[in-house]
Amino acid sequence: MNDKNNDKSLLEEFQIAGNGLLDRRLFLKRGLQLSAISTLASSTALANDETSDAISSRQPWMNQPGKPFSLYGQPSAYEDRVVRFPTQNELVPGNGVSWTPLHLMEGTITPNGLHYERHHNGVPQIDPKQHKLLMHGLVKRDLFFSIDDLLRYPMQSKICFIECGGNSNAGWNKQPSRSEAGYFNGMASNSEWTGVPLSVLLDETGIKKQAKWIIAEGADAFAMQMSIPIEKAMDDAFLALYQNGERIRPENGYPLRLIVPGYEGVLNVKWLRRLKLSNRPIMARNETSKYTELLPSGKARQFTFFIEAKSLITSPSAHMLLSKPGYYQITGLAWSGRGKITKVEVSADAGASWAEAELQGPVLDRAFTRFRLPWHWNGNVAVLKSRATDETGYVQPERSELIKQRGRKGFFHYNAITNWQVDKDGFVSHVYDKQDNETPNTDISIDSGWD
Ligand SMILES: Nc1nc2c(c(=O)[nH]1)N[C@H]1C(S)=C(S)[C@@H](COP(=O)(O)O)O[C@H]1N2
Ligand SMILES: [Mo]
Repeated sequence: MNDKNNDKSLLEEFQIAGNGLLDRRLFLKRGLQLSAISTLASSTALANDETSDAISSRQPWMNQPGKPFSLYGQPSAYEDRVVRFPTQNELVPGNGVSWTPLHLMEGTITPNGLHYERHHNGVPQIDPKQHKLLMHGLVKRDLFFSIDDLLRYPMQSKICFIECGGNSNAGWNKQPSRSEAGYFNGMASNSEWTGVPLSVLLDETGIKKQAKWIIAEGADAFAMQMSIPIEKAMDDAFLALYQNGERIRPENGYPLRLIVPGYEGVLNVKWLRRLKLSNRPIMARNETSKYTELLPSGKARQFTFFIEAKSLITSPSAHMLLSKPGYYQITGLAWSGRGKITKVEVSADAGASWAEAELQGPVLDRAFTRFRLPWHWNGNVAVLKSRATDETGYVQPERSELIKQRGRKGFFHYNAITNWQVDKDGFVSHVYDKQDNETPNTDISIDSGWD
């Protein structure tokens, strides 16, 4: 059935922004009637006798018992493309990133095996029986905690994202990225973390008046150190032992990691072995030469801490192919280190007009929020954008605005709107706004860098 008139009236009734963006309430209003719309239906119509054939036919896997039980489940062998994308620094062993394939995923939770990884010197193989956390410095008494000790403390769970401050930094390049959405923006993942509030342990050590910072140190060969303001430590920081219900994976900090909700990735110190209370920050590599940026004023910004609101359309996105004009669902993720996402707007005409997307509930504080919006693609070139607003009222900037604020010398904290262009042939690629097109540099551009 191909009822073009029905299509046309649907568009007239529900289009709320340019180039075929439809009202997010379309499904609520029309419900199942939508199956009548030919361009929506990607299903196959059956002739009368085909139905009874379909009922009686048996695929091979219905003719014998399936495989037995397993100790630890694995994804279907047919999903073997849904894997992380590793990019490794060849000069430093174990220094690199593996990206979460956000464009191949749905919902909001990142399965543990797909959480992005950012290591400076590989994944230590820690025996939890030998691992201890030391708390010292400007405390009233130094304390040692074994993992078994910590497992007996009161715990809390929080679903929150972690995003590397270097995520999406290919957006600073003069040429658009050539990578899929995940290999450009997938240094961000979202898990339910469970562990002991840091404030509970600080109550136990006691805090001396002069203590203003906590220096966290990891037990990897890099012995990464980072400084966290004491207010954050007392507010909502916690020491995670579990990730999505199971003990943290070695790659993500087993057996103990610091979680500082909403703060950029590097502050979430993995393989945590030491917390030192101090009257000043430690001025480590990752808070001086890295994760800082030179601003147009000539001053460098340091201790950015918060991840500002950001969103990304995960489908349709780069390298995907829309097979024919008609109905599609635009979907993606939005997040903010400052609280809840309150609104995501989508444009299909390069920002000339915007429509509000449906937010999948529950919308959580400092967590990935899934958005969706129905779209009718008419077969012409379309530039898709998404723009997030958080509960502070902050609105995700266009790339040109971000460059105005930050200049061209920065490499971190890129949270501008991403454009995906759908060509006439349905192929999707990353583009910049026309006014943003700079003279392409002749340098070798880093397609998906980290620090
Ligand atoms: N000890 C230690 N902690 C670390 C790192 C590290 O290399 N060593 N990398 C940091 C960086 S830069 C980021 S972005 C996050 C990455 O966390 P993930 O690998 O669990 O995604 O961990 C942070 N914590
Ligand atoms: Mo990072």
